[in-house]
Parts: sequence; C-alpha cells; structure tokens
Amino acid sequence: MKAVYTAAHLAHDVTYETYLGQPLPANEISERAELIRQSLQGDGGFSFVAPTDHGEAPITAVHDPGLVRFLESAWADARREQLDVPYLVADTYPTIKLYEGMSPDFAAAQPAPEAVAGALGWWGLDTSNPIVEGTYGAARAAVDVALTTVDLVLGGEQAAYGLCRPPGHHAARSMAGGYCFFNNVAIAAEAIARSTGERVAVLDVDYHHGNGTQQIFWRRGDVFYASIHADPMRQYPFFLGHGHERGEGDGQGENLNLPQPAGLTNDGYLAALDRVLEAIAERPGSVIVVSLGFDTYGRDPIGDFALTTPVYHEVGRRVAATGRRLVILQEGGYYRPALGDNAVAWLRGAESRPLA
Ligand code: SP5
Ligand code: ZN
Repeated sequence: MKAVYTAAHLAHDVTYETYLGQPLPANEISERAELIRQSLQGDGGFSFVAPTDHGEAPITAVHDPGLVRFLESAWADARREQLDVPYLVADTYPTIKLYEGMSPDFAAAQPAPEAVAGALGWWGLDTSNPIVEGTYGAARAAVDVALTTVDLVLGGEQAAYGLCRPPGHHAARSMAGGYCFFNNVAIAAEAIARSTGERVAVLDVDYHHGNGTQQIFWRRGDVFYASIHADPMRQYPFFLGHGHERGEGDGQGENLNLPQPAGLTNDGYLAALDRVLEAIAERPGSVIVVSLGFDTYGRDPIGDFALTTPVYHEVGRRVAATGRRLVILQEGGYYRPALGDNAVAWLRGAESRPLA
C-alpha cells in the first residue's frame, strides 16, 4: 500500500496541553507519527510518497477563510502583543449561553476579536489544543497529505494511507479543537465529491465523535457521515455525537452516530462496525474516507474502550470487504507503544494481507 508522509508535521512541536486548567504532557505529539512511519517501514509492505502542494482552495471549500487567516497569523500576532507564553490556548469562549435570548443572527454577526486572547476563543473549541509557531505549516502539510492520498486513490489505487498529523476530525467550518486545526478528512471527502460527482461515505473509527466532520456535512445529501465513538454524555467532545443527530435538510438521514459505553469489547465494536458498513452499502458511491483513530485501544491514556491489536486487522478487513476504494487518514491514538502495531494491523487488514 502507498503511504503519504512528510516530516513537516514535526513543526507542530507541542510539549504541553492544558486539561481542566492544568498543564499536562501533551498527548498529540510528533513521536506518534514517527512511530507509525517506522512500523510501516519495518513491515516492508508500504511505499512512501511525499505530499504535493494543493493550495488553499480545497481548505476554504469547507472552512471559513477567517479560520485559515487566524491560524496563519496567531503566533506572530501573539508575539506582537507581547503575549510571552510557550503555547497559545484560549481563555474566554463565546459559548451559546452568552447569546441566550438574543437572535441567532446576532451571535453570527459579532466580529472576531482583534486581540489574540479573544480570537483564540472565537476560533477554538477547547483548551487542550495548543498552538505553537509551527502549527499552521504542519496543519497545511497534513491537508496536503490527505489530498495526495485522494489523488492516489482517484488515480487507481484501491486503497492508500495518509499519515496526517495534526489530525482533523474535530475541526469544524470556523473552529479548531481537539488537537485538530483543519479537517483533513472533510477536505478530502469534499474534493472527492467535487471531482467524481459521486456520493462519498466518511467512516469515523476514532474513539471520539468527529464533531467537525458531522457539522461540515450536516445539510449535505452527497456526503454520508457515520461514526462509532464514546458516548458524548461521558466523553469529549461532549456537546455533539448523540444517536439522535441524523442530519437536516438535504442531509436528513445522512448522519449516523453510534455512541458506545466504556469498556467496549472487540466483539461489541465489530457489531457496531457491521451496522455502519451496512448503512454505507445501502448508499451509492465507490469511495470511503476513513477517519482512523487508535484511541479505541484498551491501553489508550484518554480512551476507555477495550480493543486489542488483532481486532484492527479485522476492522480493516471488513471495511475493505465493502469493495469500495479507501482513502485512509490518520486521526488520534495516544498509547505510543502499540500505535505502530495497530496501524500495521489495520492497513494489512485493509489489503487482506494476513497479520505476520
Ligand atoms: C483527534 C483526537 O483524538 N482528539 C482528541 C481530543 C481530546 N481532547 C480532550 C483531551 C483531554 C485529555 N485529558 C486527559 C486526562 C485523562 N485522565
Ligand atoms: Zn480521538
């Protein structure tokens, strides 16, 4: 299988994130992508491809240009304001309750604050998402990794893997969050829909609900979003991801959430997977874009599922057995000792190569 990788992700060099106001060692660190790359290299069954520059247009096809400009300038603006901090995290957020009783148009028409401390909240979801000097360049490169993976698949590969870092599925139209800045998977799905004219399915198997992807395609009939994730009643992103969220307008019925309990086993996971694969099979289209997370692993430090390495091979195998072409893009997964093995297992499953 071809795997798209670039060392440009290293520029998103974070050390700390904040959680409940406390600085803690960051989960989404560069070592993650390097460990996966090393395991794919060691496997011998993958050939590496560098991404090509796809420019900004595919990004603003799903994101507010204001988000792009904010991420591009945040670090330099903070320095100019003499915000002398090692990483940027918001202090104040425009929660929906700030605007309670006011017309929704009123909130929508508020201007983005000029001060970085306010802009961070305006363009962000949560405090666990540090921005550093190299974040923008790395996030742009992750988008190019995703779009180059799309090029490989539309160019004839049955499946290809993009080692995106930073990840993307929490990033919404005008909001970064959850270790994500640009929504790599949504940008890929949009590019496929535009270039093929076909319907596209997004299968999100990260432990967390992909709130950004759901939001971007909420009213779209041409992109089906299906996700298996921790119930938002107990887990981030908390405010989206419930089973009753089915889409609206043209997108009515084209969103499928299967929230899951803590302790979810391999068998429970595969049962949920069969449900979403059935829903995908009911819809036309020849490409699935996969949001691939390994934070479903039993030992993940921020997850609470109980999956083991062999199930990833079976998940990859069942997804490939749909017969659809696969654009497989990396999202989360934070238990570093098993990341490489889990990636190799999933991707070997997706090309029906047995586990060594
Ligand atoms: C792409 C992805 O997987 N994003 C995940 C974002 C999760 N954000 C919340 C992180 C909170 C980490 N707190 C750890 C404390 C556990 N006791
Ligand atoms: Zn996740």
